[in-house]
Amino acid sequence: MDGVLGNDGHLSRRAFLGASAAAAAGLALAGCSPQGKLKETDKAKGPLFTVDAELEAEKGGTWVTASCSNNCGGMCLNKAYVVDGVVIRTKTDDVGEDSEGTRQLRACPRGRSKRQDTFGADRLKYPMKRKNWEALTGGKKELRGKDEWVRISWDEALDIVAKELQNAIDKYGNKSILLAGRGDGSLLARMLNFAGGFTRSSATRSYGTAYFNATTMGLFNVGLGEENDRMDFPNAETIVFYGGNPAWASPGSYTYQFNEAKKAGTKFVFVGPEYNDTATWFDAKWIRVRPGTDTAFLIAVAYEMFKLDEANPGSVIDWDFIYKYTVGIDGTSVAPDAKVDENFKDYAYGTYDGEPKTAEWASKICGTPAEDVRWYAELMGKDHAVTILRSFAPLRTNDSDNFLALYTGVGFMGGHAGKPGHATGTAYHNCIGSPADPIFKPGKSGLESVKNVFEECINGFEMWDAVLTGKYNYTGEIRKNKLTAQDIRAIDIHVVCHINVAPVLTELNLNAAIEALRKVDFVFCTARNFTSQAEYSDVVLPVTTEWEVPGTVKGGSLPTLVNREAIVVAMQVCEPLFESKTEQQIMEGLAEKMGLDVKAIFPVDEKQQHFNKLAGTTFKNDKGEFVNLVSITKADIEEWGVQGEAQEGFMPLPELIEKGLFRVERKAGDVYTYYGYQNYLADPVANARETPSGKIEIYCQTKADALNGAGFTKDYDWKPYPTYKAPVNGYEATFSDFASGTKGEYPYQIYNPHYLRRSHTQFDNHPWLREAFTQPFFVSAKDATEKGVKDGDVVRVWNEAGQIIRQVSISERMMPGVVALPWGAWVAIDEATGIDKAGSANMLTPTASSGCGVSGYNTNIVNFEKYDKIALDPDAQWPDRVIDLGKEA
Ligand SMILES: Nc1nc2c(c(=O)[nH]1)N[C@H]1C(S)=C(S)[C@@H](COP(=O)(O)OP(=O)(O)OC[C@H]3O[C@@H](n4cnc5c(=O)[nH]c(N)nc54)[C@H](O)[C@@H]3O)O[C@H]1N2
Ligand SMILES: Nc1nc2c(c(=O)[nH]1)N[C@H]1C(S)=C(S)[C@@H](COP(=O)(O)OP(=O)(O)OC[C@H]3O[C@@H](n4cnc5c(=O)[nH]c(N)nc54)[C@H](O)[C@@H]3O)O[C@H]1N2
Ligand code: SF4
Ligand SMILES: [Mo]
Repeated sequence: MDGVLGNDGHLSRRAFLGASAAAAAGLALAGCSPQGKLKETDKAKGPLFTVDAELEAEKGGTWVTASCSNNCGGMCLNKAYVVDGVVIRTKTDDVGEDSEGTRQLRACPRGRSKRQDTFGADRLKYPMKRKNWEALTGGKKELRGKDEWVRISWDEALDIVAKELQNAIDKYGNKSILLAGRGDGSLLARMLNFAGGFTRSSATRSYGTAYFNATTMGLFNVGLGEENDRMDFPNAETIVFYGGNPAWASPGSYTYQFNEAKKAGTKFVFVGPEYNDTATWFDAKWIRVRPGTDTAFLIAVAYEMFKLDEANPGSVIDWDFIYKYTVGIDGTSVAPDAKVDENFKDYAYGTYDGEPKTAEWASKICGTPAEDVRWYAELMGKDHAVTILRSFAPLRTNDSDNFLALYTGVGFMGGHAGKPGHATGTAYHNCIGSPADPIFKPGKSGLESVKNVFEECINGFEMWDAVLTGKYNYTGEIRKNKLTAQDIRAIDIHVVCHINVAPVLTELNLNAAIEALRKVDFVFCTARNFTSQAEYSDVVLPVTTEWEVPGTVKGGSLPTLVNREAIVVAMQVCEPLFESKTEQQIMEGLAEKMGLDVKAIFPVDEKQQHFNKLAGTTFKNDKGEFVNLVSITKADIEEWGVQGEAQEGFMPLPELIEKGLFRVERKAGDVYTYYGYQNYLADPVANARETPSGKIEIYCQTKADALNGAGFTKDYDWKPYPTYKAPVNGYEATFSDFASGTKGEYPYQIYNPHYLRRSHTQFDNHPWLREAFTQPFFVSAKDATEKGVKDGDVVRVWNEAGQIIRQVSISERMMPGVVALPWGAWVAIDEATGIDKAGSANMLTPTASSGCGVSGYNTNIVNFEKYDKIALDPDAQWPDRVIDLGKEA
């Protein structure tokens, strides 16, 4: 038996690897995809459990819908076959027919290896503390990340955490407690709000510069939700994937819907720095654009569209559409609050700076051949049915604050919105079109949200610097699309908590993170396995996985925003293993230790919360009315052991639990049909946008004033109309002298794909996935030849922030000058050199931000060289991160 769990025909490691290779094969081109590296290793892994029942799997087991709840954006149906409390096999969606109208929600390789979250050999068993930790001072703080561990009781663990929190509150005030990353939605945050508050950090990550700029210019929430419903995709002559790689990053069944368009004859275009697996699968035309240079590309596209239209007026640009729905593309429509008598078209023509923004001008920056810029300008013309869909990768770049105005502006110039085949929107992992128009509305848990005590909020990009320097720039909470003027505030952090997020790895500047964590008095986290945040903590509290809690409801649209057309109901799969406790149990224990009123903080238990969500879920039926999803009887309530009322609904609760999912059946023209911006386009006065002009503001004074006031930008004046700003650490920064073409210290641009092996940092510990998907450093064939490196060679990659080593994967599909490192690997520092052997992406991301203060992960610069001073075994041969607790365990 060589897998952790599998044998005799169940999903074993061998079968799993075969399946992942086959699944990926349709998308792979030799020499680029990591799956090309699949091979068997000899590593013998001892099983954690010997499951006799596994040999007689058909006996006595039950299928239970098992949550696959990670921040991957997928919402696949996973079922676990449970025998004697142990999961011995899993399967995916086999409920109903798989058709265009009723798409199955099939799991990806991560979902299929999910057993290892709960039953993996590296599962944390007991609360533990760092050996050289000392109360109130932290003891040898420099040993955080390399100390040994000691098993402790829950009583001792909760006692330590409660005392440390109380000590910080008494001595330095509540603001000295930092919930790093996006921890402010957690139950710890809830508890701390009852204890006087804490300092938050703003999670300025996924949506990049759309966080602020989308609603400011009049787009829907972070720029999501304005595309046409998926049933319309086959009506497009051309679908443009602008950035984005759904085949890797929009998991589960998402890519399927584009297949329907492909079958119907739709052509595809991909715009970005690498001809990725999605582009390959859809045989897309590749418009190559260097990371972070989209603004230059799109300005030139607009310029060429103006020129084409000038030659043959009205042939390319839909001027009626532009004037009716937007302001500021040219001088004809002016925003009421405009302070500058300038406009975008004149800027593009060079009226203000003498530089016409032609295809040739852009080409020098973005690397796109000039003829491709012109080709794209023609494609955008109003007579083509074009559906333009972007991800947020181009927005997770420094100084991309004008990207949305240009992307939307170019799409709208062609009138591409609100009609069959025409859209300018998003192809994002967690929506399948139109989250603006929900079909499901999940019920409330009964645990009403608690307002944060303090407004204090540190922007994620400078969170670790704030801990180190004691100051930060408070600009409101960007997540809520506000951006207030620069306000440098003092902050004195003494305790760092990591809850439900992985900020050590997630936020910029990992070396700063480690330094900050070695500075403060106390660090703790909850964890299922020995994550990087556990590694750098003083106390680690073992928490249950999603399989050991009463259940989860996933689906619906905003704010849950996962899949518009279905809802998945997962139930408890097994009892909590070892000494793990649920998050609520842990926080209740802490609250008690801190002398708080536990019942006031947590008035509803977890099972009741699960029930409440289900009972309250409504959905739009085929008549367009919102009705209860489930009917509930008195007997159901008794069986669940919860409080509630019987109710009438669409389907019996036991049936939903048994199936694990409900999805609406789709047909062209049904009540769920939606076109981006449909209400606004139908009546722009009644449905005015939330901007001073009531329209979508390509000229946006509010935006310019806020960007100039926030203080994140040096030496640049943001105009109200979109201009090109060379981004911090962007392409221009790879030169010591751009004008003469002299390359500088860091001549390569690097970006971070969201990767098949992981959902962010989650799953990086799973042995099957480590074997199926290596963690390579992608380099173009041209650059590899110049550097004299071969496929599989180890290279050192470095910049001012840090250094990593990794095996090279040579690709014919990367733009020369651009390299890529998949993000989310768990840091593994070689203490002698400071080199990270795991290839953790934020080792190479110095503290920097966009104009609105969000992290620009995809604009950074590096150098690399062949390296053989440290041996680097393939990841699949690295030992599991099992903590040796000596005889105490
Ligand atoms: N397997 C897996 N899936 C995931 C996740 C995961 O970690 N793993 N994470 C989920 C989450 S929270 C998110 S936010 C999404 C992210 O989803 P995406 O934003 O779509 O993912 P990325 O891999 O960052 O980028 C996709 C593509 O954008 C292109 N690109 C990169 N930089 C630029 C640029 O500056 N300009 C242009 N034009 N193109 C660029 C690259 O070619 C890359 O292949 O993925 C989600 N899905
Ligand atoms: N360099 C670089 N950095 C990036 C990105 C990039 O492209 N490049 N992408 C950014 C993006 S788009 C995003 S969304 C962020 C994601 O950043 P994070 O949200 O910090 O990443 P995750 O790995 O999803 O972290 C979730 C952690 O919480 C744990 N967890 C999840 N659910 C629960 C629960 O119910 N209870 C408990 N106790 N723990 C739980 C998981 O095990 C995991 O350790 O990262 C950002 N960081
Ligand atoms: S795509 Fe996400 S939800 Fe679906 S199986 Fe994979 S990890 Fe799970
Ligand atoms: Mo994200």
